[in-house]
Amino acid sequence: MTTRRQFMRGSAAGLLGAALVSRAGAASLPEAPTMAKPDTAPPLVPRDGRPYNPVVTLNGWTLPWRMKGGWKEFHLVAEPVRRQIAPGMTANLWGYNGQSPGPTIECVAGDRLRIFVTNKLPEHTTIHWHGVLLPNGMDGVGGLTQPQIPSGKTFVYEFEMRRPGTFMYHPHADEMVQMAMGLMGFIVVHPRDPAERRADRDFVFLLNAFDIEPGSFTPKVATMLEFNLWCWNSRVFPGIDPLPVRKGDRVRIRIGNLTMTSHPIHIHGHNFAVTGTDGGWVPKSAQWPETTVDVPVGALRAIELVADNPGDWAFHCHKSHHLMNAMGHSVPTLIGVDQEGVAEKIRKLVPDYMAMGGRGMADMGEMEMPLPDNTLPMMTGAGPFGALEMGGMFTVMKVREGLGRNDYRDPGWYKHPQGTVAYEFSGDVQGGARQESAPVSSKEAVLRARKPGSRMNH
Ligand SMILES: [Cu+2]
Repeated sequence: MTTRRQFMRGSAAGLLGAALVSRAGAASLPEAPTMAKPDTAPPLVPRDGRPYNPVVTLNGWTLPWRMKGGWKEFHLVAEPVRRQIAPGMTANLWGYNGQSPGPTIECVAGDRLRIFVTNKLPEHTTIHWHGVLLPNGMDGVGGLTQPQIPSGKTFVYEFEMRRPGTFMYHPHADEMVQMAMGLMGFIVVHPRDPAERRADRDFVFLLNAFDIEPGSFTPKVATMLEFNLWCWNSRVFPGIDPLPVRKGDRVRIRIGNLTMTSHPIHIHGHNFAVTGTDGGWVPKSAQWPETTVDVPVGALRAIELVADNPGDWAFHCHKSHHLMNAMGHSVPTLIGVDQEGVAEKIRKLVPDYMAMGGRGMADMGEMEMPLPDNTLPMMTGAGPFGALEMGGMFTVMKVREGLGRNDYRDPGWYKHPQGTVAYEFSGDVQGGARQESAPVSSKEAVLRARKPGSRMNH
């Protein structure tokens, strides 16, 4: 990653060849740092400007800036990028500064921002600063508040960040195409007083989705609802990094949703409170304990918890079909059907056929199903006890004792204290008392239809 010093040196050299932009105050373009890797970058500690506690962007990074005459200057470049969705699959997306999503923009309430946006896409674009209170002409709605930025041109946005909070940026130009291609990024505005609402670890990521046919590289941009890759920051499990957390840490996780459906985000082993939205902080009197928060479309939620329970805690969307990667959905349900032998016979006709509801999805991960190139298994990921049967919007919060304050390295799998893991019953399995009832025969299991108007007990 570009260090602050390299960035400053680079931007000084960049002055020579810089294109002129319209305003005198914005006469020279700052360098546009770029990121080649999809890894989670360590927090970018501010070297100038007001101090703050930086966030960690899951499988992402924060955009360095330069201070110039009291302005914090950033340079975003909208451009085609190649993004690794998970090891084994790369996608042709559109993003900013080398990645999709683009880098996180971090600043402090009261900062004056000058953001240069260079368009290297094949079509026009804009950037809308979602949730930010700003002058109308800086709102980035193509055709309404500004002309679209033509291909090859650079526009300048200037505004003051009036309040702290959790926001995002995305185009308001050809949105269906440009968001389906991955153009988006996160904005965090820190309070002026770093002690205010301080968290020990502050993670951010966007929920986004793509429709990429198995074997291909480029999203289908006309898709409206039937997306097949459910991502956190354009990554799917097992490509989403874990959240390493020190026991006792106050943890904030900020989540923005730029998909076309809501996502109930659930964490195991802990309670949390929703402490912020894109509209601002939630007052303490209006918070309640939760383990799942539904993040609506076009909204942000900040949740906070105290990580007091050591272990590897699943953290995921609760829509089970968002825990899968691209698959064929036209699979009949055969639960209750004796599939012994049937699968064998089908396999003679369809060589790679697999039955659902007989052995779990571990087959998909464990067996070597032949897949087209550049295609992830539908459900995959290995844990310490075997196949995880997950893809999509899933990762793990790893709560450990004695992690370093700024240590974000994966601590490996949790070592459970002896006697604390669910275990197989080794006594007499015949002995348990059970209500006697005749087994349901297929003849009796006829559906009894109820006409509308009859009493439904629910
Ligand atoms: Cu979901």
